Amino acid sequence: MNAGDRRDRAAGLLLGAALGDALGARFEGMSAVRAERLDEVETSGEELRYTDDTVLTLVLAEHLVEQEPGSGIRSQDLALGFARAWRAEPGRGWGGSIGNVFRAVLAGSEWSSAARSSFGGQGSYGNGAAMRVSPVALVAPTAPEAAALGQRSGEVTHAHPDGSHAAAVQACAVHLALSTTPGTAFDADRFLDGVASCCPDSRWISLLERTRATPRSSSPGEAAERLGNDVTAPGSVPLALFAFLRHPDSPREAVRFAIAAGGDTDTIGSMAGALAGARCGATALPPGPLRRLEGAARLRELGSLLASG
Ligand code: F2R
Ligand code: MG
Ligand code: MG
Repeated sequence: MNAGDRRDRAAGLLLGAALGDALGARFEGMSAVRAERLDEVETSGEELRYTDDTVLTLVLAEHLVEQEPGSGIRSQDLALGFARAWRAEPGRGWGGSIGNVFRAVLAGSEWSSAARSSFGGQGSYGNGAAMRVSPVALVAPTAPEAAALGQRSGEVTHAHPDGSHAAAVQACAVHLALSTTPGTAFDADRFLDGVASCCPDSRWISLLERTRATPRSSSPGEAAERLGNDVTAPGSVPLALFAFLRHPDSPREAVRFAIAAGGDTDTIGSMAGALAGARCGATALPPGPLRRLEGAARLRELGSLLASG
């Protein structure tokens, strides 16, 4: 892949994630979303504002830009970066309990004890670690290294294994999507084998097998019925993967599929958008909505910086 293509794919990854978030944000919590409603949002002249998913993706991307190549993550700094963004932008639709983790970090707690403090000490298995993880795929040399870095970035706030493992799975999947060649046949089984080989535990292997076994012709509603569409990590990452497997060559259709399924539409749309944007690049994103996307210039710039780092 030449440098221009790599920059386009990196921009596609970040912009696809933000676009999925901003388009899905209008429908978060609804049971299903009709195509006409999605058409309205795509074509209205309004700015497409992103939510917590993209706020935290930006924090992680900025953190990675500041790092020496190959030096990983500074967990306490990253936790503070997330917490300061939460404090600065309270109206971005945050998860129900994540504020307790951020409050503890801002009060001086070490990240690991802050993350363990929620849900009676078990930590969160919300999808917040997976929804923000996509930039790690741009700095990790291999898919297993992306999974390991994703896991570390996830543990900073999500101490429950289901929460942090989800970040490993999504990071690995985005890395693999980046290494596919757009315009050539997409081998879904090979892709899922690759994700499974990075998988941190048997629970996620079985979630991937359930994703593989879901008929590719399923409607958004049928896919949500089998795979879930809620704010938990196990109840949302599989549907985002499925939306990408269903429409690997169209970021627009992958995101629309994810949103049409209802539930946690911004987050599942964002994770599907990251995957399809990574494979297809920014040039394949729908131009109208992209022009109206909040923060698009900075996301594109961060993609370039991370792609060339
Ligand atoms: N939460 C939302 N949107 C609904 C609220 C919107 C808001 N009212 C508004 O309109 O402004 N969106 C965002 O939250 C999800 C990411 O969540 P995150 O960051 O993981 O947060 P949290 O609070 O840790 O987990 C989310 C929920 O998951 C359940 N949960 C997690 N761990 C649990 C555990 N150990 N035991 C039981 N339940 C657990 C809880 O219901 C948490 O509230 C994204 O959708 C993002 O867009
Ligand atoms: Mg959100
Ligand atoms: Mg959400």
